Amino acid sequence: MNNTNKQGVDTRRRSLLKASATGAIATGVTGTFALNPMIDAIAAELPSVDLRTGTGSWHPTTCQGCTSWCAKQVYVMDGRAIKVRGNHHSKIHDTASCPRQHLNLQQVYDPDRLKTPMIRTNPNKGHDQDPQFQPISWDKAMDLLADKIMALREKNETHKYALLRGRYSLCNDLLYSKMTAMIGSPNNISHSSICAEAHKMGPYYMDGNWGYMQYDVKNTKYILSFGADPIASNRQVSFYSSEWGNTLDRAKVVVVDPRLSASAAKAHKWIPIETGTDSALALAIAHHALVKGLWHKPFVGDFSDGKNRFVAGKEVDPSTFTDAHAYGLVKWWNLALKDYTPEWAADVAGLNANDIRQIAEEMGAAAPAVQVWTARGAVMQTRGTYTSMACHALNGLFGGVDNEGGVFPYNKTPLNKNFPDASDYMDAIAKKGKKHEKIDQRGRLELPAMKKGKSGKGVVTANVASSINAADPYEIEVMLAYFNNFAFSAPDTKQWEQALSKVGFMAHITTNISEFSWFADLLLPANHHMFEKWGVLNAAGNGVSHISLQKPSIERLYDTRQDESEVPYLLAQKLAEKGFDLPWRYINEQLLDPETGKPAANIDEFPELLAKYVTAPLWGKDGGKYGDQLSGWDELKQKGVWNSHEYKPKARWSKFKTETHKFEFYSKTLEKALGKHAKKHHVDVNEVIEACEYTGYDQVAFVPNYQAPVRDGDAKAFPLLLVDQKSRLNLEGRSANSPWYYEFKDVDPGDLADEDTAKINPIDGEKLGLKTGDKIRLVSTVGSIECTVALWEGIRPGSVAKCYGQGHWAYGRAASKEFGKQARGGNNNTIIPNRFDRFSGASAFYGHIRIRIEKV
Ligand SMILES: Nc1nc2c(c(=O)[nH]1)N[C@H]1C(S)=C(S)[C@@H](COP(=O)(O)OP(=O)(O)OC[C@H]3O[C@@H](n4cnc5c(=O)[nH]c(N)nc54)[C@H](O)[C@@H]3O)O[C@H]1N2
Ligand SMILES: Nc1nc2c(c(=O)[nH]1)N[C@H]1C(S)=C(S)[C@@H](COP(=O)(O)OP(=O)(O)OC[C@H]3O[C@@H](n4cnc5c(=O)[nH]c(N)nc54)[C@H](O)[C@@H]3O)O[C@H]1N2
Ligand code: SF4
Ligand SMILES: [Mo]
Repeated sequence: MNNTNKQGVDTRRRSLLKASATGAIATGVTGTFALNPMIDAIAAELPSVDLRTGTGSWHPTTCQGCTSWCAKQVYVMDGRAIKVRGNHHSKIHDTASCPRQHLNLQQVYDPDRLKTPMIRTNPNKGHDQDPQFQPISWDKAMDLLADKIMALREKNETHKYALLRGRYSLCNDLLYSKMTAMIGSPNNISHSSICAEAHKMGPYYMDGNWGYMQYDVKNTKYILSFGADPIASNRQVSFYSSEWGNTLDRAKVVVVDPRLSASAAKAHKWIPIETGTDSALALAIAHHALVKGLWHKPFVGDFSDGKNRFVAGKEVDPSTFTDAHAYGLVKWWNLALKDYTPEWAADVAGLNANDIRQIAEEMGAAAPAVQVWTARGAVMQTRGTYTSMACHALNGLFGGVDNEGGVFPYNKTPLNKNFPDASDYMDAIAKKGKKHEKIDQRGRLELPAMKKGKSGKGVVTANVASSINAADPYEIEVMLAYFNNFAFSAPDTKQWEQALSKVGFMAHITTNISEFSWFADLLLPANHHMFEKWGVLNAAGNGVSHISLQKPSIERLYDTRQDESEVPYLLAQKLAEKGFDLPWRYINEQLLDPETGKPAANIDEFPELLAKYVTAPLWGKDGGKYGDQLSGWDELKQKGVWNSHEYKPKARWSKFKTETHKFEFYSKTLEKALGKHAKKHHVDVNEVIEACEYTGYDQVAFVPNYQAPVRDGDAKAFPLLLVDQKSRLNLEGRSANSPWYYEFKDVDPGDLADEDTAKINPIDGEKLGLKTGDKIRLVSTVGSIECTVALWEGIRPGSVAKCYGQGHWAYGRAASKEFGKQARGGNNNTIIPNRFDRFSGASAFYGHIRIRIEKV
């Protein structure tokens, strides 16, 4: 794509328009350049560099188009971003990049961006209520927000304030936690549980890693992917897609996915599983590997006499087995695994038993250089905790955990992610307010949300809407939200529209008016994260972690502000003016420049100060202990990236942060966590399991076991299953107003350009009398959407695959047919019923969605 010329022309035109707007010229320009003083005035407006040869400069920053958080460089000429590429200082991805990076240019220069703060003038809220936003100044906007917060303080009801966070950088602690605490609310709510929280359940409860993983693709011999599509989605797409060709040469790649993903299309084998049944496959692979004696003995352990006693359906005497770095293999076998034969799984998951046996045998032969990827698709489901455990168990069984060619956790990166303690800046009102139950009901009997083993430590984002609708535990009167669009991105959009209509006063910090903004009282225009904001991000892949900066590189286009730094700064100032000065004092007494020990002199200095504060341990004298030794902040600013040392394989073996310090096939860690949750509610563990809609009781609850997916709706009325997917061009929910998104939509296998496509198997097409291009309606138990059908062999019969991302009705002129009125395409979340994997608090986006197709 040649942006330079295209954008160069635009730049020239913009300058001319600017000149004409000032009244310097009224008519067109002709040849007499040097002689005409007016023309000279225009020339002064022209860029000072030659746009054709390109004499601008590259500036480091970070893309947050997806959770890869690639380090970037932006080419800037005359204050305008022209081109984006990977930052060669990153040891993860070097200059490599995914194609989505370019869409960021269309985002920052989106003509539909929110350009000034706005206030709602229509007091009625609803999908069909035009908010009638009117421009106001930042001063007035912040004054109004501060008034609403002060009113809560006067009533001693500060818990009715909530801060909602979507995408964020590691500079978020002030706005997200500290301000919320000082205001006096327990309600800082992150989007994590609509993102990928269930993924973390297997790794945490089996090897103590609450986090994502990196995959040592350069040394692997076998990749088994449950839904992950790393050349299109997942994390570190830039790195993995640049390496994938070599990976396919050196390793066997098997992709398990109900649809033929981009990665499945390139893989050696595609397993088109029925959605919701991945754990059956994973468990049967484990079963067969044990029967055949193929587990990795140096990691797992072995029978003391070396004789394999695993026979299908038969219990084994645990005393005959000696553990190595893993714990509880025999318990797992006796409690559950012994019955999960390949034939059983083939039946449950709609597969071929020979395929299952073959995978197990090949993995055994490739062990320990094997890696199992687990994507949202497999685990963001009702009962997804157990799928996450079943899939991750294979990493342990074949010795891939922390091993060359296997999977690693992220490397250590010392950062000041948590800002200084703010408890001295919380007065009696704040302390009392913060003690209330959180609005998402986390920690209740039926919502354990057990992040890192602690009941109620995780978030239940999607439950915020239900709680507000039920006014249980209370109502939300003042809401501040940023970089999120839950009225579009969370399941069952209708319940969000209803809930947001009930919030007394809501302010949204956003680059664009979105579906969430539609319900706002106040719109606060945000800087674009990649070109106009200071931030800090982390990523891992290729054996290293990097920390990279977001740094403003272009002239700020409109009257916008940075969400995580300038907005709380302005708010604290306003609250101080109104007599509540604790947040303002906190900012000036605690958030100090690590070099000078001084606070920011003004708002302009503040955003950089925060980034400097967060990264201080990296560029300080001890940074070299963990990775690159930098000479100081200026070097980090100039490079934009710090890299950790390489991961040392086996670093955690027998030092796992689990109860036994081993890799737990029988999770003592989960046993303890569930036990504590049960005790808190004065019930036994089986009552917790019952309340949380799982089906494995007693000790079975602590081992990977098969639990059939809950399905929503009657199979006769809704005979098909929805398979949601990300588009290769999705920048999460934010690509929708970029024309390139539609133009190149057919990069998604099976999709049609300029359409929102539901893909069905030709067998189903024939049954339903549908052909490619027909307009259809997808109907579920909670809603319906309209889109276009495409017949495609890449989806298993009985399922419908459709990209998430379209169906915006309020995101700009390209995103909707008519802004505020009519959507372009259909939003999958309108037909996804609100359900949870309750142990993690994660929302279910897969496995439970029964639908039918109607012709339009
Ligand atoms: N059906 C379905 N639903 C999904 C997913 C899926 O695959 N399928 N994916 C899920 C996942 S993994 C996630 S993480 C969530 C994400 O969901 P959210 O956290 O809600 O994020 P987005 O939908 O990307 O919306 C971000 C919003 O922030 C605003 N914005 C855009 N750019 C900027 C910026 O630079 N700065 C600021 N301050 N604001 C900006 C815009 O209003 C935009 O709508 O969605 C989830 N929802
Ligand atoms: N292109 C692109 N990449 C992204 C993002 C983006 O918006 N666009 N967002 C980023 C974010 S926020 C996140 S959290 C990560 C998430 O990355 P992943 O965790 O990899 O998740 P998704 O891509 O959402 O996973 C959906 C996949 O699961 C498949 N699937 C659906 N149902 C099932 C099932 O029952 N079993 C199996 N095995 N597969 C199933 C779908 O076909 C699809 O391929 O991606 C990041 N990368
Ligand atoms: S969209 Fe994701 S993979 Fe692509 S450049 Fe941005 S962060 Fe990296
Ligand atoms: Mo996500």
